[in-house]
Amino acid sequence: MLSAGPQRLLLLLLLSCVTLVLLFQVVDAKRDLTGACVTCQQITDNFNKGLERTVKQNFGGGNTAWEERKLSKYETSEIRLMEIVEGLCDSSSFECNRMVEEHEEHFETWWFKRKAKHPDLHKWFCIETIKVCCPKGTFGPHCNSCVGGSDRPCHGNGMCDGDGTRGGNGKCSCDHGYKGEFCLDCIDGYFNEVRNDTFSLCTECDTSCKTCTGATNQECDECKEGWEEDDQEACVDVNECANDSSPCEEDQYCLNTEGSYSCKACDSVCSGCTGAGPDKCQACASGYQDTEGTCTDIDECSQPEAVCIEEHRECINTKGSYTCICSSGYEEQDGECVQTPQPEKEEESESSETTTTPHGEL
Ligand SMILES: [Ca+2]
Repeated sequence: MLSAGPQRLLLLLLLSCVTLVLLFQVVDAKRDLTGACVTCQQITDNFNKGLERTVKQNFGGGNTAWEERKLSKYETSEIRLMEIVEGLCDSSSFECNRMVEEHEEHFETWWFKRKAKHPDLHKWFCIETIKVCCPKGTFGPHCNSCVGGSDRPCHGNGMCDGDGTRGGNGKCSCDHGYKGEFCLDCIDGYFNEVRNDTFSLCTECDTSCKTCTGATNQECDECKEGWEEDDQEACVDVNECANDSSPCEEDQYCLNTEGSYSCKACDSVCSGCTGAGPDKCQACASGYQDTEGTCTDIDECSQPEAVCIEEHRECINTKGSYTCICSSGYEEQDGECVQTPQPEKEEESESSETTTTPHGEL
């Protein structure tokens, strides 16, 4: 009894492995059904190309009267067939080569006996003989009609799953604009310009409509977000920027757009603004002043009240601020400007760097 636990666990593990393998096989088989038809289609396409390629060929020396009498014509010869069959697959395509090898005698049969009565090789070989494909508009092991009928699967507005193959489920995946099992309905933002039981044409609504019955902005059922009905019941843009309270941050201005709006950064010289540029400021940022409606830099250095008051310092104006640097011949040391030591013999170095002390605020 003690060993029952691990044994049961092992059994369970084995079972789940088997289930997994079976599941993969089902998926594989499904893919194979459509894959085999694709391979077969490639083979028959290449066969037709081979026919074209060899259409003007002959046995080499030209179809002399003797050759035509002694041998059958090149046109219908086994040699031509062999040349075509050799070019059916890339050497790397395993599936293709396997299919050709497996059914080589069918090509001979068709070439010598069926070609005249069944000129369409794809139909004769892939659909009727080895049965890996179905006629267009049909699908599955028994070549049933696609949803919407085999003439116009999905009513011409979509793709039938497995169309023309022995795989798939015949259901529709609709083209953009269409929806529903039969691809006759329109998605939101589209309306039926024409509609009956077998035909449907969906056309895009006006950009302002969420849903609509016609192409103009007066035929919206419902306006899209960012649009609202006006007096004439047409959907028009909402001006989000017209409200007293801006939907944007303090250092941004509001820009209205069709169906939406955006928030743009104010110019750096502004403290709040109504638009782009230094002339659209609500107030000027610190370090700037209003000069005839435009925020401009304040030159702190030329103001009557000196700002760099420490000894041996001079003022340098910057955009939005100023700095106090040590005067020439002095250098920064522990927050003070001290005289630069003179080198004994060498020339005075002009490149001694001036150090600065930034003053962010006044
Ligand atoms: Ca808007």
